[in-house]
Amino acid sequence: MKFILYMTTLLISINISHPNTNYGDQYIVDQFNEPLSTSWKGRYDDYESIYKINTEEDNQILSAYSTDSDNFIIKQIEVDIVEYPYLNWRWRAHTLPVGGDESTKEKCDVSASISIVLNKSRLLPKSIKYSWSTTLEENNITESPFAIWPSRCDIRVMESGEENKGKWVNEKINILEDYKRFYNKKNVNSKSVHAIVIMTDSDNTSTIAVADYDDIYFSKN
Ligand SMILES: [Ca+2]
Ligand SMILES: [Ca+2]
Repeated sequence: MKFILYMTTLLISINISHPNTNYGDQYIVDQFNEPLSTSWKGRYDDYESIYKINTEEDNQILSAYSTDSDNFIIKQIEVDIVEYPYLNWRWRAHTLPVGGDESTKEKCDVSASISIVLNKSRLLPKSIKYSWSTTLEENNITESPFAIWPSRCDIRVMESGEENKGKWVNEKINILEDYKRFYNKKNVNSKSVHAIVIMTDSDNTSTIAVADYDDIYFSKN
């Protein structure tokens, strides 16, 4: 899976304005309260058969049902993480891909993941991926086996295993601090995130991965 190359090819191929963004204390990526916005592009054309808006009580959420698939959706944004250092979202895993281990090519699947794209260069793509892992422990730091130097995709495991399966879990991370840590930077004056990628991934294990997502936004605090 040449995830990074596909990702950047998509970024280059789409040229849209930046809709649904509220500047202020928060930069809203998506609350999924309307039909899936055309600002999300799929890796393959059938992405809408995997990533769908579902209604839950009086709220709408993004639901992903992935069967032996490495399809993902990507949205172009433009956020300075010095100004908006926190990425917030909530998610809920229903089915974890059996044996999933995002540090190996053979088992590189996750129930849920959100990635930020730091560099949209086709030659030097860089991203950080936050995962709900089947087998890696919470707070594990690893990297994608598909990102070949000088491109890179660092991975931080946010949730692990089935302990919280079926429950909504809120995440709030300081991505500026993660960027500094992964790239060994002391002072950063400005750093843009160019896209968000959502991926519920099941192709390498040839199993099923199911998860929900909601309320993705950047914040100042
Ligand atoms: Ca919602
Ligand atoms: Ca995979």
